[in-house]
Amino acid sequence: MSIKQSELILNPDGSIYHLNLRPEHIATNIIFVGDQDRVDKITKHFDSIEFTTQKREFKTTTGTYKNKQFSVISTGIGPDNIDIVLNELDALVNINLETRKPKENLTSLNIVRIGTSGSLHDDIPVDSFVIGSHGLDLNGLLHSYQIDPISNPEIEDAFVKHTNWSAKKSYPIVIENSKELENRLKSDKTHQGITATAGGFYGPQGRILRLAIQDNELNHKIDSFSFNQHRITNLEMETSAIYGLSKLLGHKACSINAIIANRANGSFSKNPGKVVADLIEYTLEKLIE
Ligand code: R1P
Repeated sequence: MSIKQSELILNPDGSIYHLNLRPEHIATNIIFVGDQDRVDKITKHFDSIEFTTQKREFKTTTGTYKNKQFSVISTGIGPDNIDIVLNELDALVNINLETRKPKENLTSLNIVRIGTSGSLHDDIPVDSFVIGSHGLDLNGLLHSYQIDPISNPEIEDAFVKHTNWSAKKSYPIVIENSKELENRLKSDKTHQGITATAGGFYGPQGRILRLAIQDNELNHKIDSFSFNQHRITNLEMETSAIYGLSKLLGHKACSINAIIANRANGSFSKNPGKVVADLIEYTLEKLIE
């Protein structure tokens, strides 16, 4: 059965609907960033650029860094965008867009997110780098898929108990990263821990401006949680969706975030542009080693 036009949407030039890409445009080594302006901050280091395109917040540039081919893709903000990017990227490699049928031999992509994030601990200061050993999904996106094979009920149940998680909110899901990619990226410069992924920037991450939130103590409950020596190090908006969908689709994924805010002591980086630039250079070098 071929996939209907309404489900797998192609543009008139044969490119996939939101990403505006055809299969020949992408490498198997992928770097995700949130901000579309961060794409050029990575590709300015490349030896050569083969292709670039942009539609909405999804900008892609493919080229080589020290002879290794990468595609850098901006995902915009949030897990909802990750649903689009991961499904369309997977379709480019694992669905025959002419017959509209899944391929028999599947391709596994290496996906690294270079993001920004807020730390939850005093000992993970602004301007440091954090690798997400797991993604803690607090936003519900992954519940639309059959996640039983990739979830970790022991940690999830312990988290729900520790935080007295409201039954009215979506049940948290914990998904592991690719240890192979983590081993490439980690060093004495990186912290490792569970990266919590919220579905919003303010209330869902415990920020209070004018609106009362459902649980004033949530951030403290999150930062005081640990399970088998895993603690929750940081909060952002994409990692768990990337880990979950990558695992379900057979891709490898790992997230490395520049800490630009420290939620434990209220500080914000004096030069967030520099820590992101440093993280980009660090990650590119690690990925070609
Ligand atoms: C919020 O300001 C955005 O910044 C963080 C969050 O995850 C969210 O996307 O990451 P990026 O800088 O990678 O977008």
